[in-house]
Amino acid sequence: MITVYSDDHRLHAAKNELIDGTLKPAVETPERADIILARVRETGLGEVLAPEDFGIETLGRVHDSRYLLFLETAWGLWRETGRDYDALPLAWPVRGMRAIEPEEIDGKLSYFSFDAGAPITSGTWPAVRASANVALTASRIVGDGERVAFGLCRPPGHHAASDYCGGYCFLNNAAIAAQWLRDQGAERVSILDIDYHHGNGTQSIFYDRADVQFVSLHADPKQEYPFFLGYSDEIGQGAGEGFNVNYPMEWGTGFDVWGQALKDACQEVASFAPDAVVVSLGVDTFEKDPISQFRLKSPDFTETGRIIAGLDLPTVFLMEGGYAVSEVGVNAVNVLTGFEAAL
Ligand code: SP5
Ligand code: ZN
Repeated sequence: MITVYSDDHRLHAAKNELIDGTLKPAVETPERADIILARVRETGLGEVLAPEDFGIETLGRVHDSRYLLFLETAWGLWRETGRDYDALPLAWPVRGMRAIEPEEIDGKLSYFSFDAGAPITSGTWPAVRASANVALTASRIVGDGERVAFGLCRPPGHHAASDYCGGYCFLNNAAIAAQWLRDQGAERVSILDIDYHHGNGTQSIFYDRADVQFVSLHADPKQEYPFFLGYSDEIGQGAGEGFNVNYPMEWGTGFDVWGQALKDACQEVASFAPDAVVVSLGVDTFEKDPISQFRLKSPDFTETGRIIAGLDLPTVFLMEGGYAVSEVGVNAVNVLTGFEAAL
């Protein structure tokens, strides 16, 4: 299987994040991608290619133009105010407040985010563009006839919506990939999101559409971040009704329950009969993940790949979360080798 990877992910390296009420060293680090790439090489998974540049219009198929302009200019505006450390928002418009884009950068940071989990640094814009190009290049490879490709995306994408960032995510790589496949002539595309957290951004982007199905396995929002989306009664709306499927699971869930949910999710994908599947591949379901509460073990990821291969569909794997750094390479690549072994 071909892996698409760019060193430009290193341009985004946040210092800190708010966790458990304190500022702690960032969990979503460049080291994560380095370790996954090292494991790709160590296992001889296949060739590693650099991404092609797809241009900003491709991003505009999914993201709002004001939001893209914000991402491009935010660091410069923040610097102009004399600050040289990571930019973070501090307030959000909730019930009864006005959603008007403010003029000042601190207000814009708030307007274009849903949490303080996506710090903007000097290299965030080139890094997130490279990450989207990685996703698009992997999609192009599959569109050109390969059965499968792996986009080693970093930063991740599934919490980012059309016009807001959050949860370490800025551009929604999976949504951009799925939309690109549609624009290239795929009639239906499924996004299978197996990251521990609900892919709120991806769900919201396709919620009223019948051409892109969103199926997600994740920790129950009544217990876990992102808290405000991911319930099982979210089934899509309008033309999209029936094309959004959520499998929320309790803290402590192991592979007995999770693996069955994956098989059920694959049934949903199979009945949608898509031309291609984009997998939002998070391995933060791992038992030793530092911010998560599921109990998957490393061999369970191999089985996960095998189950997904059973769909017998063109498949684009895109990296999302996974923060147990010493095992993130083994777990992510286990999914890919499990998939390949089943072909
Ligand atoms: C792509 C992705 O996986 N993003 C995840 C963003 C999670 N941000 C909030 C994490 C809250 C963690 N609370 C953990 C408490 C550990 N003691
Ligand atoms: Zn996650």
